[in-house]
Amino acid sequence: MGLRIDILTLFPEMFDGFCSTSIVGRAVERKLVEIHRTNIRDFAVDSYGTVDDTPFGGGPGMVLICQPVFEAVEHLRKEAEPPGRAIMLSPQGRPLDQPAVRRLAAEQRLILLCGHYEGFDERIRTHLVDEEISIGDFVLSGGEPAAMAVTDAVVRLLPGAVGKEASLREESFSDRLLEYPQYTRPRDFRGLKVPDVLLSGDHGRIAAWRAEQAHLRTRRRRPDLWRRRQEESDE
Ligand code: 4GS
Repeated sequence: MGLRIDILTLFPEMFDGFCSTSIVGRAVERKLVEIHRTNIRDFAVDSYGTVDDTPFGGGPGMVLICQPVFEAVEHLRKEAEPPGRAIMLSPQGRPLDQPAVRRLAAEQRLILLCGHYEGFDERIRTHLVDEEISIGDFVLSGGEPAAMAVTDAVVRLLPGAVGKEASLREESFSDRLLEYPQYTRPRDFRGLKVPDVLLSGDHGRIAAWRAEQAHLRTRRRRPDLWRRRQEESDE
């Protein structure tokens, strides 16, 4: 068996369509990945199903309490091997990029921890979680879309999850370049023409044009990626 992903969330139903559709759905069917969802509330100990509380020191909002989160992770680790990497989704995490995705895809088990509305008791971060990941500098209402982003990016790297074309595109991203522009039929849409070079049949010129476009686009839109690429080639 390949990868196992456990998702801890207060809203497991958010993942229904995600786990059964498209590349992820097919990877699940092909048994390349097992995705298990666990409701954190199932580990609450009172009859109200309490999973959060007001912050010590005051202030707005609620904080996810340690007990159900620790017990959920401990339960999952008892239920199946290996212990896996426990990963919290939060804007305070290390920004996700393709090298990080490749590293996660090499694991046997990932435990993704999603908060909703509220923050986490800091002791979850310091004494339960192995790693904290952010999908970008913006605020979601819950970690669930971030867990889906991580899962999607990881699953498509599993051998057999996507076709050859998509795999090659992933490889081109390892050059830290954005994609070149693509066109398909018709050659003329409302007077908007496809660049002549792509219709020339000259594969050398086409490859050179695409490389140039990818470079221009990366320099203009993502100077940060471009700089890192330059630094790498200097080494
Ligand atoms: C992200 C993010 C996020 C933060 C969850 C506020 C609910 C929310 N998680 N990358 N509490 N950006 N999480 O916004 O991962």
